[in-house]
Amino acid sequence: TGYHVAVMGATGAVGQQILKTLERRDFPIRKLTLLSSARSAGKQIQFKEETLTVEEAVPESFEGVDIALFSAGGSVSKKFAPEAVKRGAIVIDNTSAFRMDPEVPLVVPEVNEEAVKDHKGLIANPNCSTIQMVAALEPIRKEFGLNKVIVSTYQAVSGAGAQAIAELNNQTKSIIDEEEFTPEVLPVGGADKHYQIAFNAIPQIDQFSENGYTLEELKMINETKKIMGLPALKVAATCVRLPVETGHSESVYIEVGQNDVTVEDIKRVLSEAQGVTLQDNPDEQIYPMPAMAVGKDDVFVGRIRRDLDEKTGFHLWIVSDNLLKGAALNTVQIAQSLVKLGLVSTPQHS
Ligand code: 11C
Repeated sequence: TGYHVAVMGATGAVGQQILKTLERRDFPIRKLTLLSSARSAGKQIQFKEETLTVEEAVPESFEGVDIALFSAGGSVSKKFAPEAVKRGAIVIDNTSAFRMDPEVPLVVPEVNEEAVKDHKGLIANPNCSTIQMVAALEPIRKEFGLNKVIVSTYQAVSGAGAQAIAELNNQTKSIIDEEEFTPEVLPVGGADKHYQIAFNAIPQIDQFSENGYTLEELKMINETKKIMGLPALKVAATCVRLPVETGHSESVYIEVGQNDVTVEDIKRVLSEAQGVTLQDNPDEQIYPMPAMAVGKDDVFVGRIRRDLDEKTGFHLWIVSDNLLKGAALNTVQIAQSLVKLGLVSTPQHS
């Protein structure tokens, strides 16, 4: 018994994690349709005891689908998500295509689960670096208010997909072996220039916009305000790519809405928050790191300090697996919220 679920982009870095997460969370699936571009069609993927063949997506692929999970890039979502919605599916889209559309809920279940109720067929999954930040900041906002956020990110290459992971691995090997190489993927596909990522840090994620911010930085700024429902929140972001395979890290400065908040107060709310693990003990060198967050569901927070000048200011270090909470897990959690809130048609028997 369960739903007809389609996964668009099933062979990609996020698609693979979506399938693992559906399996791990035992999401009620009656039928699973795996879709991709023509390039990846025909590949075989194991799901539970079944071997499924990935099909090339066409509009008719979505006939009878209850829930469609999209992670195949913005242009694919723009083309096929409306086709899926037209055929009665609820689409949970992992790309930036529809996130800022006022008609489309942008959801992190620990923060704004109820927003799924307003969907008109489409629900957007936020950007990975935004998700982990708002998951950690919402419990603080709830208790103490939140006026300002300044974030600098240290992002893993898997955020840019499987090709970027291969580029990091190949370049690292080339440099160690003293061989020539030509960067082709990072900082972003389609850019005029590509730079070395191995043994480097690149302060560009996605394209630049006219105001000097990158699109990744603008996503963090705009999506944070939308998800948290705080249009007046002051947010600034600097996004940097590091030679880390998986696990985004963030140095976050916040100003809360009350004067008398202590580090212990912040630690208390975070230790009680859903989906957040506090890892903060300088005496024992306990703090979050991407290598330890990989494969874990939670958002890890540590290095919590009061600002030395600003009474309401605090510094935090936030780390999470960008393919899980940052993408696949949050997508599956949204699907679970739909089921929990009775927003999908009744599950059918196979
Ligand atoms: C990265 N955050 O790390 C990006 C990946 O808007 O869904 C996710 C892009 C997006 O490169």
